[in-house]
Amino acid sequence: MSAPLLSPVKLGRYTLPNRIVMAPLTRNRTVTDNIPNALMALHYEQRASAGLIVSEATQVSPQGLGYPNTPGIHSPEQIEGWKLITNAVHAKGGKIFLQLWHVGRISHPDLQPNGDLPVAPSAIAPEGEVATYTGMKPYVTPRALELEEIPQIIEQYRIGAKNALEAGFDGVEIHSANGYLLDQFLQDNSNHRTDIYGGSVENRARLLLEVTEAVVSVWGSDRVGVRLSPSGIFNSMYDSNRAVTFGYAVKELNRFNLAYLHLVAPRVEGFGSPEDQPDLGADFFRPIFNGTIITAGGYTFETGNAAIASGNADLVAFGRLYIANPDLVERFAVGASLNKPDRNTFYGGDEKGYTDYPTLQAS
Ligand code: 8OZ
Repeated sequence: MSAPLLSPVKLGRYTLPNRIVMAPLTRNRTVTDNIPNALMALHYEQRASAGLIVSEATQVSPQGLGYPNTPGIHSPEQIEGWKLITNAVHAKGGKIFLQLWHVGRISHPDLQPNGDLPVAPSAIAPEGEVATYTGMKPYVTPRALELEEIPQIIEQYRIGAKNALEAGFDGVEIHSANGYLLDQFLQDNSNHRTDIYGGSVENRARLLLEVTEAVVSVWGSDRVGVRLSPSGIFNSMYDSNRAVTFGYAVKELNRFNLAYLHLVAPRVEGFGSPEDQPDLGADFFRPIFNGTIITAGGYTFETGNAAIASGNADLVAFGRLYIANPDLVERFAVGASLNKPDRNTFYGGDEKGYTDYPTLQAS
């Protein structure tokens, strides 16, 4: 059987040795001031045989933080910390993009500078609870951003992108998925604005497109990707017409000639899908997007190969499998059995469940 996942692929300015992507994975392993550390460098280095690594979501500003101990890309110390990781991955021949993140309303005053309210397109609280440094608390109603503040948001992404360049990354991915700030602007359940950033789909997609333009101004288009979750309901997301909203956003992204579009597939465990609308997977976006597509979400070696063979995607990102299998590429190549990920050590903690999963060679 031929295995397209193991064949080379062009992605922006790079040629990658395989089509296996390490998905962005929040692991909450920073210790001090959201600074990436040596333990994280070891974790990424162990996984450097992936065709591409996308880093865990990384806040572009203190305001962009929404979880304890996630890394940032806004301080000089964080840039230095990330160099440990980019150097380690490059020494093993790997490629790594940084994922640029602002959580918007998925935060809490306990996590915000000066105990401020989190910011969002509109003053609409998500359902559920947020992990703070002192336990779980209900989400609060965020503060709607003033029109005059939007340029500062775009600037946060631009500076984050510039810092990522300085930190030695190979590119950046704009996180516009999973109910965070850019997704909150895109979808009409979280965006009730009446200015040029709300209402029509053109207006709701404006921030994503302006952020993309700013990030491309730093990196050039062929080292920038965008991640979307057009079928996700995580973080209380809903849109009254997802096909139109995301179809428009993706069509407009064509103008940048990006390195890739990264799609979270429908019905991924924990992310759901709205019951009232059709699933929007890579098959839906293939005819709309004029570039490379990465699909993510619960794939196996078999279904990943099938996704590429079908022509709907070019690369496949693996999350949970990468948590437990640092040598996922080598295991796939020889048809080896896979280690099982342990949920109890996904978020926070130390090397346990993070850098101690054995390779095939070691076990
Ligand atoms: C799980 C837990 C915390 C954050 C995402 C950044 O969904 C995340 C995330 C996932 O994109």
